[in-house]
Amino acid sequence: MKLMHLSDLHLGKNIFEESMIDDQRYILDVIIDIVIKRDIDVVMIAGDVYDKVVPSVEAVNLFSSFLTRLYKLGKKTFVIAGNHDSKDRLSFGNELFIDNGVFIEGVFNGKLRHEVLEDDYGNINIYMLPFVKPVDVRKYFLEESISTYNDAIKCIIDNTSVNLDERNIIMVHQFVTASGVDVLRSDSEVISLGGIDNVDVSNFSKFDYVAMGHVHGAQRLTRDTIRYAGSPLKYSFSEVNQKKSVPIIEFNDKNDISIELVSLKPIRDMRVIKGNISDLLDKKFYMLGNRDDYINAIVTDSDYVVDAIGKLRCVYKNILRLEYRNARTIISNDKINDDSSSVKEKSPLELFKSFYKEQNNIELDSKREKLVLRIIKEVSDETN
Ligand SMILES: [Mn+2]
Repeated sequence: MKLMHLSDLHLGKNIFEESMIDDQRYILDVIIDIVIKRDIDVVMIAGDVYDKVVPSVEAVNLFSSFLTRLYKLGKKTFVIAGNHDSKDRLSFGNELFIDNGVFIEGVFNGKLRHEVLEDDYGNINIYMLPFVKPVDVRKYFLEESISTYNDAIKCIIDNTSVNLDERNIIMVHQFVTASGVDVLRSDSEVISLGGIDNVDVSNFSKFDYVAMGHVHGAQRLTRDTIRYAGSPLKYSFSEVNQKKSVPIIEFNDKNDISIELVSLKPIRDMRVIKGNISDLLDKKFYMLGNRDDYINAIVTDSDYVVDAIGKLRCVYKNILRLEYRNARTIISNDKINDDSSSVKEKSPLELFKSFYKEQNNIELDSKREKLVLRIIKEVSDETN
């Protein structure tokens, strides 16, 4: 059987207030082409179908047409909710769609759902674990102590029987990590402070393939068959050096599984250009790349350039960001970097205090500090 692993489509996403819907429509066309050419049987989408809990009309229509095209091609599609999706809205019609080969699991209802597929080699069980927080799991396992994300996932897996003689795949949308492995993160993900949301990869040892979503850079974890598909498009400038791809899994016998990464080429790339304004506006330079790309321009002129963004936009119509990097800004950027490196070590209250000071130019007084502490406590009680 041939399966395709997708995740983090983030349909309806805007970057710097620009809609990316045309780029998303294009990349879904590219994906459909791959499905046809490679004769894929099953498409798995491991969460973050949409960018927002209330997605735009364009985003909903785009996903609807994607599912319909896969159905018309006779493919089966499996979808779980990610942290960006509304689990209830994503579940719309899910029981009706089953007969058409579309399996959507938005809400965790106390039992890890699985669907059984069959080919010449026997059964393939596809387990579908939508994004959950500890609070979503605790209510079904009152006798267990669940305080962390890892406790929650461990509890779900421990309470699931998996037939190890058959082939087993799990779809998951959590921050899965392994000790000693650095997971590459991007700015377009929601990163929780202090990494409290991480889930250890060892929870998934029973599964032959772990189809993960959440992290936007494509990467394997401890083995080739435990991987983040990554988002199909670059969703922030921190991803400019990433290569977007889609894993195709050919699963024959239980021990005969191979992965191929097929690269995805967008209609417009996202990249950084750097130099003096006159160089950036020189035809010899800009003809080297696609002028329609999303651009972050770093201007190195030592003097301020009047209407630099307007000048650059005449050549690069999708310029999204402009920054100056010269002797003056390097000093001030260094200061900023010093600050950001310590963000992870600061408590939420400390972070709020520095934010407050930056906004208001005065320190937070003790009355307000108490109020903020109370809110932080309420919010963290609710989310854990
Ligand atoms: Mn995501």
